[in-house]
Amino acid sequence: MSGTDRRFFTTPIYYASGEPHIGHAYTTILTDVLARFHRQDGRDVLFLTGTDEHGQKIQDEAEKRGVEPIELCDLMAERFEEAWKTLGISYDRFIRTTEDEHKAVVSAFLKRLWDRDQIYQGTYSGWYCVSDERYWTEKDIGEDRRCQICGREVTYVEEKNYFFKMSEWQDDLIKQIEDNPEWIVPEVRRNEILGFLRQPLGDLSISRPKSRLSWGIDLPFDTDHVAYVWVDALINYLTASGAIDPSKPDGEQGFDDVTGSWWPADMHLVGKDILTTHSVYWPTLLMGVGLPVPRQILAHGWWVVGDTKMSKSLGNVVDPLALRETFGTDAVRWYLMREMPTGGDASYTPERFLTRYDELANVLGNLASRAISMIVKYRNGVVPDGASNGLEPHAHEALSEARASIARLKVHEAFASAMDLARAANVYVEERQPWAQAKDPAQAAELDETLSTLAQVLVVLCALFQPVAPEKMGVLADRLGLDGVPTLDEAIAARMAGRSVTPGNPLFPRVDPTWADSEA
Ligand code: ME8
Repeated sequence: MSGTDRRFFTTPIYYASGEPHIGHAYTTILTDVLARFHRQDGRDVLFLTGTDEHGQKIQDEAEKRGVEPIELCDLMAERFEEAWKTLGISYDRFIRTTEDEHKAVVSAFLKRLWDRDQIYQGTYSGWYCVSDERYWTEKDIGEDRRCQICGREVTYVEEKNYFFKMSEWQDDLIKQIEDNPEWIVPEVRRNEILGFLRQPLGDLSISRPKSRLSWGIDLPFDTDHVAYVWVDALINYLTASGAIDPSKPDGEQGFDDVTGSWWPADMHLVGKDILTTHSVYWPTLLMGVGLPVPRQILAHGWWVVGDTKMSKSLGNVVDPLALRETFGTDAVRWYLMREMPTGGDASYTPERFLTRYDELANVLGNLASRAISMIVKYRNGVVPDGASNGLEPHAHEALSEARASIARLKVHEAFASAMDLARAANVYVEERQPWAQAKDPAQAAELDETLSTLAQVLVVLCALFQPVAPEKMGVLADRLGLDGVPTLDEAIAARMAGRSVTPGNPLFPRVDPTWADSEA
């Protein structure tokens, strides 16, 4: 990542052909957690998400529904935006590839490639998967002629296409990956891409004839063709960065100097299904126009049910919004972040969901409610001025572990450290027995110490858990008499003595333990 105090994070832009599901929610929440963590650590962040609205898939779905493609896109963009609002996603920009600004940047980008002699005309003949908008070779699809990603049957196409000279950039791309071991994470994915690059890299078809597909952005040099949807979609990151101003004349549009914009992105977060497009097509296209490549690409794993990837077409998706109705937004976020080791696969089961939820309720929620109610009961709701803070070293440790884990992109570990701090605080309560201290007037100073220590640790927990549980940590900050959730540095330096705390309902109420059985 960049050494600056700014971070530009992106999610994939999701196809506007279907409803948001838990897989989309995972990537978006993961990005949100990173964005929030960095904001909590005092950095400026640009967090980009959006919808991918052109291409065959959208055109076909609109036709199936008997609506215009743009009507379908308007509807789905709204669905995604609504879903992200209910899931507490703090995006700064929601991009739609049908926006005029984006269309103009795509056009400028392709023109630049054309001017730099990076494009030629040829004929494509081969296999195509409409659902994933990908061409496949004979070798890829095997005997049963199925898409490598979705398993659907592929169709044979033969058409005039424009090609980007991707093969010219193979050596530069390999060098980029080899010189920057952390450029593609996790390592297993990096090795996969390096393995893929051991074969000669072909050129990339970047257009579709309008006779087959009209729903796309016109090529600036041939209006009988539209841009291939993946090229159109990838350029969204550049559009949103503000680096390119297509209204300016050639040579002044920003391709030669990105200073002052958010480009290059600090991190593209994607699922492993779309790593090739992000780590091969995209960087070589950028090299082709002479722009810097993104600083890092994180390819996470899949949410699976049993042994099968969760996907709309397989009809086995879990609706994150339905889980949210029972458990609340923060519980869904917590489960997704804590259960999947960043980069690996994870299997959704209602039992695991409940186990993770119980952790939130019984460790963090329980600590907050017992600490606050004891301050109310024993000290009239005002945090006493206690001498020492027995948990301070532990809080510092949790903070530095969380920072280190986030830097290593081990988000699940960052929150495991935060939860360990809450666990340690519960142990501290058991050891100190404030209820016994309260009965003995001779132990008033010890009780002050216990209660003030707990208040101090709650502030740190509030700041640490905010990225994953923003709604409930906002409530906790209120109850602690704070003016909003503090940053990590503010939390560790906070002075709680003299603040009035307010009790309230459990942050994470208990749920019916038979819930998991009824879901199975
Ligand atoms: O590919 N587990 O959009 P898409 C985890 N429009 N993540 C999952 C998942 C699962 N079971 N299913 C989906 C596209 N995802 C293109 C992207 S970007 C320039 C264009 C997540 O709607 C994961 O992030 O098919 C995956 O990469 C993405 O959704 C695919 O979303």
